[in-house]
Amino acid sequence: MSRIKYIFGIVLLLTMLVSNAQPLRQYSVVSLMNGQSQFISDSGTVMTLPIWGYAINEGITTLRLPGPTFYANQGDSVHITMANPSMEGHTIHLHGLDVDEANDGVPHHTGFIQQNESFTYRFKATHAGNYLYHCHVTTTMHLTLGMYGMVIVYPSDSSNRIYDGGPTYDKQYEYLLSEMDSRWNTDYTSIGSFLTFDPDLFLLNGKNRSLVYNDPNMIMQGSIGDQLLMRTLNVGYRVNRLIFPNEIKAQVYTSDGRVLSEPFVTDTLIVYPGERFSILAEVLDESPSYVSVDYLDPYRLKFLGRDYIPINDSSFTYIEPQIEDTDTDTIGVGTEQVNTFPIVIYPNPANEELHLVSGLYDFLGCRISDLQGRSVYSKKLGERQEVIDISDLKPGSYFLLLEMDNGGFLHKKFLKQ
Ligand SMILES: [Cu+2]
Repeated sequence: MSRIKYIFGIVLLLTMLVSNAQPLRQYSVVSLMNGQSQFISDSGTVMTLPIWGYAINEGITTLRLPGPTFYANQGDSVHITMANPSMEGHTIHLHGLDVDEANDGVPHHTGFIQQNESFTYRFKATHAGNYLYHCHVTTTMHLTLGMYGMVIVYPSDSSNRIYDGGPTYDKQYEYLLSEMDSRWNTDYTSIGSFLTFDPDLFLLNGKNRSLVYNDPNMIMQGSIGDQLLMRTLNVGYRVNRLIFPNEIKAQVYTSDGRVLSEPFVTDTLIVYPGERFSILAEVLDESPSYVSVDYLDPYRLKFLGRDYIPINDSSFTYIEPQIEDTDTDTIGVGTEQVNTFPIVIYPNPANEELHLVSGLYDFLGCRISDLQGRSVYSKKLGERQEVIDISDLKPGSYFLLLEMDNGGFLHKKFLKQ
């Protein structure tokens, strides 16, 4: 009798253990090399380009850019089965997630998923946040042709918090930033090394320009006081610069799937390749506005192109940036850079005058441009303390470019009231 009780107890214990097991998220995808996607050219015409990528495996598959987003709650086990009916080997590399080597999708460690093979990648979602995945076979080629997507991990209870115990949001938006070199997608024989990648399409969730603005999921919408979560992920090979408008207060809470010890408010944010941020945007003013998304080259951060995330504006149309190459040939913008140079610029917002104080180098000159890059003011300087008369400027946001006598440049955004 006691033996039966003992066995019963073991069975009960096992049942409890199984029922308490962490939930399992299962996804099934195929890797494909025969997709097509539409883009807007510089001249405004629609062009269709071949793409490679991933699609949910459901019999009839339509390949879209980017690949499907994989969602999980913190603590979930995630299984992603990839079948490969295509001609070449592919993998899924889970960028930023804590996976073991067997599930890392790096071909020379864990092998290729060859034609007609399949493999199940397994990992545990240990931290709420934003992650990437991409093919890691001949990466420059396979990734830029379209083989990438997002992994979004919600808090344990799947609540509308940025992370367990973190601040809540009213709505969330996902913005995956990438680029495409249309010549590469059109003619695979033109594909060269990483250094020859010369993108001409600058993408938000695989789209650009009017294709972004026509997608209601891409337009941020909120009333005064609403907290809009922007998940911003850079899966491209270029550096992104987000310029937030004065209609929102942008506060950065997580970086690369980890909670920042000190969230910070900023008017601009640089996002390097592979980086991901969670930004809480509080709506301060319901007027139509937009976040500018710049694409900069990774070597000297020169301006390559721009697209926009409209805010409370369902009829947004593309604004041609007037920025010349040299205009943003400088390291970053915003408050971070001011901290590394001991330079103080005040007041901001300003009415009549901007005061510039440098602790280390003389100012050589300054130039003020509007957010479209049009130069509106310039002046030669020569001291460590300068005053600029801005009384003639119209109210709005401007960039101040400062040239220093150590050869450095500094960009700072300010508001004229
Ligand atoms: Cu691939």
